[in-house]
Amino acid sequence: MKLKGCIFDLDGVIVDTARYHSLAWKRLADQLKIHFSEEDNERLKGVSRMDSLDIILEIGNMRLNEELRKEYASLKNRWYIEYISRMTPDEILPGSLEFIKELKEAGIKVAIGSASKNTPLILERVGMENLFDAVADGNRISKAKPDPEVFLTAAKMLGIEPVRIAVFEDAVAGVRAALNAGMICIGVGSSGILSEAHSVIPGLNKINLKKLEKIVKLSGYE
Ligand code: B16
Ligand code: MG
Repeated sequence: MKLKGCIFDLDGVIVDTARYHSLAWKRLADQLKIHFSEEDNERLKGVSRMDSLDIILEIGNMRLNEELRKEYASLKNRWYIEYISRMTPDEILPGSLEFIKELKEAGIKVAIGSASKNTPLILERVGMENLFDAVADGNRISKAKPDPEVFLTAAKMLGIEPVRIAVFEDAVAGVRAALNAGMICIGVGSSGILSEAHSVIPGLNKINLKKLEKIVKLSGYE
């Protein structure tokens, strides 16, 4: 199989915005007097904004009407935007730029596949707004990961068949979304947590095109 495209999740793969999400959710949980642990925070990775809020409310055994849920979700987002507005290109995770440039030079198309509605602001803050051939984000989709919608949307925007695409993901829900889309998936993070992926790497500084082609070959996508 000839690899034609790569789709990158944003939070946790290209940039470490997970800590800003975590700070903002913790601030909200404190305001609601809900105890919110590090372990609870893991459950929010890759999950949409409203679903994240529901997980926190469930932890606190709290039920809120639709109007209040929306209000709290937008309060969290205002705090989150305060944090990410101060981001700089220094916050791009190691190896990301080099790897993406290597792919582009080899004629492989690159896209973002993120659940985040704040994707355009983050890309702009870190100076990556013109780097990708396509950006599929939370503003374009209605079904959250593990639904494959975000990755299939990116594939369509690139004009490439799903089986010719490799996805890089740091969240379990995202790995499942990539597999549900019929794509090769490389987990970025811990192999214990992302064991469903075809292969797992600790970060994009540990991959290059040659290694990726080997993974594609071994994954049987031929
Ligand atoms: P927003 P990804 C996801 O981004 C985050 O991992 C997740 O924690 C967040 O709740 C979600 O985006 C929605 O983000 O509130 O900015 O729309 O990992 O899919 O790039
Ligand atoms: Mg992520």
